Order: sequence, then C-alpha cells, then structure tokens
Amino acid sequence: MEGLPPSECGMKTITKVLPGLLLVAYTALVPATSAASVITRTDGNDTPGALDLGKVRIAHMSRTTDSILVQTISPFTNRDIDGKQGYFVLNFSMDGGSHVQWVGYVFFTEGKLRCVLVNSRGRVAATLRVARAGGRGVIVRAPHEEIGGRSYRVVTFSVWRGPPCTRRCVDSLPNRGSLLHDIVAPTVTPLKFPEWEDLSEFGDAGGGMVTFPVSFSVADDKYGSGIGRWKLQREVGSSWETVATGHAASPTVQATGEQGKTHRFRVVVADRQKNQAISEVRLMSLAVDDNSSSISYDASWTHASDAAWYLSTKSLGAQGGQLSFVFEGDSLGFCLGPTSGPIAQADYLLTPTATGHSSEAGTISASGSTPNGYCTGVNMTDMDTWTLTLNVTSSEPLPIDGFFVLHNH
Ligand SMILES: [Ca+2]
Ligand SMILES: [Ca+2]
Ligand SMILES: [Ca+2]
Repeated sequence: MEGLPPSECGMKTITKVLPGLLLVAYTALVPATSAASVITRTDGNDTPGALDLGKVRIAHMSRTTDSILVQTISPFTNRDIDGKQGYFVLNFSMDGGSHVQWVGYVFFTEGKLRCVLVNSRGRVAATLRVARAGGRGVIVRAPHEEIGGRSYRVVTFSVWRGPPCTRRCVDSLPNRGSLLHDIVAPTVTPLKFPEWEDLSEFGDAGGGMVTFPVSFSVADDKYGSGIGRWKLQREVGSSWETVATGHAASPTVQATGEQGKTHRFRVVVADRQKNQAISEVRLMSLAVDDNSSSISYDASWTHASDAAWYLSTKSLGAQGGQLSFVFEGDSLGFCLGPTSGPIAQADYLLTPTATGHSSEAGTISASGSTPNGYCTGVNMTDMDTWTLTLNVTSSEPLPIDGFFVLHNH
C-alpha cells in the first residue's frame, strides 16, 4: 500500500486525498477571456446647426483599445469644429453613470484633429488619437488604460455656436441616459463536486452511469452588463459537450458520469455584451460500484441494499469468498465500510496483461471503526489492463462498496 502520486500531468494539483487514494484533481489552466460587443445608437434630425448628431458606435479595436465613432447627420468641415464655433464632447463615467470621471473634447486646431481628455479636477489627463471618419464623423481611439480599465458609460455631445443658433445648439446622444460599454469578462469560482464521503450525493442513473451535483458561482464586474448565460461543459473525446446552461449566479447542476472514469468539467460564461471567460478545468473521478456487472463474485458473496453506502449497495464476502475485476489503469482504490465489529481481511493479487509488467499483491482490512466511504489504494508501476483477484481470509465478512480506477501516468 502506498499513496498515489499526484501527477497525471504537470499542471495537476491534488485537491482531495483519502488514505492512499487520490480522488479529485484539477488542471490549473489560466481562464481565457474574449470580447466581442459593438454598441451602436442612432439619433434623429432634432437639433439645428452643422453638428446634429446621428450615430455613435463603440467597438473593440483590440483587446485593450476601443474605437468610438461620433457621426453627424450632415457633413461638416474641420473649420466647423475649430473648438470655438463647434466641437464634440465625450463624457466618461466609471461608476455606472453616477459621476463623470473624464471628459474628452474633440476639435480641429493648428492643422490637426485632437481629443483632449480632462479629469474631474479640470486637468488634462491624456490626449487620445482621433481621426476623421468620412465627411460626417470622427473616430476616437480610447485605450482602456487611459479611461480607467473598467466597464464605462459614455454620453456624446456636439456644441455648435453658429447660424441658425442664436447662442449655441447642443445635441446629445443618447438623449437620455448613457451608453454602457462592458469591457470586463465575468469571473467563475472553481467548480465544486461532492466529497467522496458524501455518498448520498451520488445517484445511480443506470447503465453504469452516476449522477452527482456540480456547484459554482459566476459574477460580472460591478458596473458591467451583468451575467448573460453560463454553460457547464464536460469533455467528451476531444470536444466539450454542454451539460447545462443557465443564468443563475450560484447554481447547482446535476451532472452525469461513467463509473470508473475521470471526467473533465469547465464553465464558459458570457456577460450581456458577450465578454466571455472560460474557467479552469476540474476533474471528477467516479468509483465503480460493487454492484457493477464488471465485477464477478463467487457464491460466497451476499449483496445488499443500504442507503448509507455508495449507490445504496454493498457486497459482503464470506471467508474463502473470491471476486475478480478487470480494469485499465495504474491505481486501484478499494472502498470499504464498517464490519459488525471484528476485523475483516482479504488478500489481493493484481495481474498485468502485458509481459514485462510486474504483478502486485497485498492485504486489505476493515473493522467496526471503518467509516463508510473509507478507501485505501495501491499504485501499480505501469499503465495496463489488470485483473484483480481478491480472496476473503477472515471469518468476519469483508464489506466492499466499490473501486476507484485511476490513471496517474
Ligand atoms: Ca440628433
Ligand atoms: Ca462584464
Ligand atoms: Ca456500493
């Protein structure tokens, strides 16, 4: 008997170890994020003068920079936006629209189009790159780091001090409220599976399949657009299949897996502006139940129902009783439970299929103080298809609840 090694791959970290047995692990992949939203708002012919606003479009130029297009209904000249007769204003709010943290002024002076970003104290904080976008627009390049690096709200204005306006005409877009641009992907907490000892959490789905709950939480940034949808996914072959989708912030989802297999799960979540994050991958190993058709028992065994055991089944082997179990892997966990009091023991022999691999032999035991869900493991030197032969040697019957089959190499 020895502890199972924690290495299925270099990035794996043990999260749960029972005596001699690794149960659940995860790969600590860096969550991936992506962004795709484009915010467009149009406005009618509602303001006199040369700078009646018609459209604003906010989009990602790259992962770190946005483009903000401000377009009028009619063409305007550079002279129309000389900063005295006319100019554009962009109000940026980083706190959901409660306050304006930065104001961008767009105007043409000394032969150049400029966008000056002024902070709430009236000081110039930065200059942003800006260019003409045809005869009716300007396009401002807004690096996220210059505007706070958070989801923001923006309101655009045009100011015109020429005919037919006697003093000045101001148009705003939108006319009410502000435009949200969410630039921050949601977050996902690590997936939680039931502990192996929580045996009642596992359900028999028939056909060698087991149901169990998966829990996690998703959250969007404070002033973001909110959670749009999450997908819980399980890897099947080389692709990810969606197990469940939803909107709830802290869901518990019933997932299904195959006895004797280690399954890989992840969550993909997007906010309402399609910023997407993919969680780290977490692994869930499911035991083979003692009731599985893959285990052969001789007539010395009795099989009973008991809600306190894995999938509500247990098998008791009388002295001299034998079972055999063929599996592929390089670690085996024997899951036992309490006896009527005295110690029960069995000898086991693990026989490899491949020539050149060594067999393994040993003894397992359980007693009245053995808790339900107790597992003890053995590591083999090689990955192989193994045949387990187990012989009960004690007069006290040996209680078997199931087996863990793991791949650690
Ligand atoms: Ca307008
Ligand atoms: Ca967000
Ligand atoms: Ca069982």
